[in-house]
Amino acid sequence: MRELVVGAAQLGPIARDEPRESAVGRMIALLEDAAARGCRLVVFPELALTTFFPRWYTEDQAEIDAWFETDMPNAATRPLFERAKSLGVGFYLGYAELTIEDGRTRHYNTAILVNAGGRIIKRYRKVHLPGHAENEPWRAFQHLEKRYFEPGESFFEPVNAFGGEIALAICNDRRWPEIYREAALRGAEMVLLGYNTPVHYPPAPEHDHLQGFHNHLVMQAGAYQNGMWVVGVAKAGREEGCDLIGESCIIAPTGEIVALCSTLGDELITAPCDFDRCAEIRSNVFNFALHRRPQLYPLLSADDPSSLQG
Ligand code: CDT
Repeated sequence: MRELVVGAAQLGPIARDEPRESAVGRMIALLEDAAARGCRLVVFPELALTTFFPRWYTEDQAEIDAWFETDMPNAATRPLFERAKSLGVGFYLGYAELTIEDGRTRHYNTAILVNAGGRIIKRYRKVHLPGHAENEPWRAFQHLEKRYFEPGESFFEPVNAFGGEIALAICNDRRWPEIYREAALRGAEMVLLGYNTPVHYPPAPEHDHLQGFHNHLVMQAGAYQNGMWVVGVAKAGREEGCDLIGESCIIAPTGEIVALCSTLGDELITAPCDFDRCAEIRSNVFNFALHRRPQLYPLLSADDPSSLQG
């Protein structure tokens, strides 16, 4: 048995004018609760330091950049790193990352994994950026991730940490089956995911009542079909007039939800996660080496599937 007690630390809404220090204080409270409940790893949401700013359009780059972090840790987040280290607890944290690469300014929707010693051991930049790049005033609110971020380019490779192989993903990534399979083929035993998901989806409002169903459907399928743990953590509740779903959860490799949030506010759920349970699925129905037929799935990784169709 290789057991890790994991905490999913859901956050309620963060107001537009709520300082990062306040969000960090809320996360420290959840972290302390998690440590008292035996957790060694705590998962926070996507963009956990601020309100979900892609809901507003602006052409003022300075206004946008103010939502980003240029250093991690920084003055606002250092107390979280220090408290986690003193408690011997690691964490996943989502934030907007502004960095300079080869002299170019880059903006990413990023998640980091911090070990129990307070060191960043993995940085993941969101690969699937949903929404749109231009102002669309007909929407009740904007979803401008395609304007404010550029996509990451990583392969969902896991890092060996906390006794298992752990991969990171962010929000919209969870809807894509490829990410779980790619991570699993690379050996991942657990995928950590933070999300901000509005109840209302302006292009297809007839699906609004299905948001919670789709949230669990994709993560449970990803867990089961790849025999791994999935931890999905929301920023939830009514944030600046926009309702965000909650239902943060911890999902076993069988696809079963083993812990589930019941509020739309700050809430911690925990579960003991045995990495060895991945074998229940991966040595059986989804034994990749025995049953998978990748030679018959070439279109899955083709840039232009129509060019390969025979
Ligand atoms: N943050 C994020 O990726 N949210 C999307 C909302 C739906 S697409 C506009 C999601 O997939 O949950």
